Amino acid sequence: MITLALSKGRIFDETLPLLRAAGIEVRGDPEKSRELILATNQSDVRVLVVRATDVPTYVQYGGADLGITGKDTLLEHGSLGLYQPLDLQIAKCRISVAVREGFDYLDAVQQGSRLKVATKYVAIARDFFATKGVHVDLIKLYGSMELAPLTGLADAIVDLVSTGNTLKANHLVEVERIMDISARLVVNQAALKLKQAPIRRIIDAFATAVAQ
Ligand code: PRT
Ligand code: MG
Repeated sequence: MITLALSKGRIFDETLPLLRAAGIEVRGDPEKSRELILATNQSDVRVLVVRATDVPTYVQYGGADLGITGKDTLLEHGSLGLYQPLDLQIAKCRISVAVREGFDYLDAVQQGSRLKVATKYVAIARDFFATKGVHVDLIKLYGSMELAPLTGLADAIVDLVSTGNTLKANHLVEVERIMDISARLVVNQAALKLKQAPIRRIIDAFATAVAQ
């Protein structure tokens, strides 16, 4: 049995065409059903529906053989025990610094002010500001980061941006791009050795589909 961990939403939706290219059709729709283990047209392949942030954990400990996860999630989690053979070029976005309209970020950085930064991505933010030599107080949040600068909780946020509409709707502006993000295939290293042929087949089919 080969087990693939996916999260609902954009990762699931954008992975379906890759699975199809590998000859795998998922039975059931995680948005409609409460089932967390989905069968496929191949009796030896199944899909686990887990929280996006839990995908690396499932794969690391072998609860799943493979998983698909954003580079953002992977950087926060760390890649211990995970083989990362492919950038799948799906669920693309960027991780950026944003502030309230009218907040002079460049001036604050140049003055060497201590910045309060709210984010779900504490590891990425810590690394980024340390490299720039900017002193920050990091405030960990689990969602709705946009509220932090509006309420005075923070001067800035570090968050994912794709169209920029969410920032705009909340009167925030993107002031610095930290890095581009896309989803990665991650594989449990022990599973790769034990189930080499079927896992290789999936990796190769995904690689071919991504290259097209
Ligand atoms: O939402 P939930 O709390 O269940 O979990 P999650 O946010 O961890 O999962 P999900 O499915 O929202 O995101 C999974 C992965 O998709 C992320 O880890 C990213 O790698 C990738 N991805 C790509 C994105 C986006 N694009 C994106 N736009 N994840 C989140 N967003 C958010 C963004 O933060 C903003 O708040 O969507 C909102 C809309 O963005 P704009 O700029 O288009 O308005
Ligand atoms: Mg989300």
